[in-house]
Order: sequence, then C-alpha cells, then structure tokens
Amino acid sequence: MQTISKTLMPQVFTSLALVALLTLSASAHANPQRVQLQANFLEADVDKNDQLNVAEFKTFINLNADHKLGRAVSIRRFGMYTQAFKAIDANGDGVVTKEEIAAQAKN
Ligand SMILES: [Ca+2]
Ligand SMILES: [Ca+2]
Repeated sequence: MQTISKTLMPQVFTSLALVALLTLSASAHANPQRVQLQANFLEADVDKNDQLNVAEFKTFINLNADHKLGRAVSIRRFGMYTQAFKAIDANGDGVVTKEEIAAQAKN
C-alpha cells in the first residue's frame, strides 16, 4: 500500500496541475476581450462620468468593431447604434453603464 500511494501521488499532482493550467488558460483567453472592452469604454466615455450617452456609445461600438468584439461589427455594418443602445440601456435612462453593458455581454 505504501509503495502504491507513493507512486500515485506524483500522478495526482500532475493532473491537478494540468487542470489548474487549463482553467487558467481558459480564463486568460476570455480576459483580453474584457480588458479591451473596458479600455474602449474608458476611451469612449469622453466626459468620464462612467456612463455612455448615445454619442459616446457610438464611439464605443466603433472601437469595439475595430477590435472585432461581440456584435459590434454587425451593429456598425447595419448602423444599428440606436437599436443597440436601447437594448443595452435596460433602465431606459438614456445612458448605458458598465453594468448594463456587462449584463448584455453575458447573453
Ligand atoms: Ca459619459
Ligand atoms: Ca441605463
């Protein structure tokens, strides 16, 4: 028994390390888009109030489309900025917040 557990341990460790590595690379793969999305938000938010009005939102979509993020490419191609804005502005107050964009990005 002693010898079996001793030989098995390194294998268990290796597979655990592999799982950790895979999980890490999976999240690292998802992160650059999120990072870019946040950078685009900051760049588009000209008055720095952490919210995008329609004009700022249009800049945001164009930046996202340049980076081929989400549905931004189609929104720009079809000029559907207003429709997209209304869809994301969940509470209808005329500005979109990071939270509203994040909620939309999950869909
Ligand atoms: Ca703003
Ligand atoms: Ca809103």
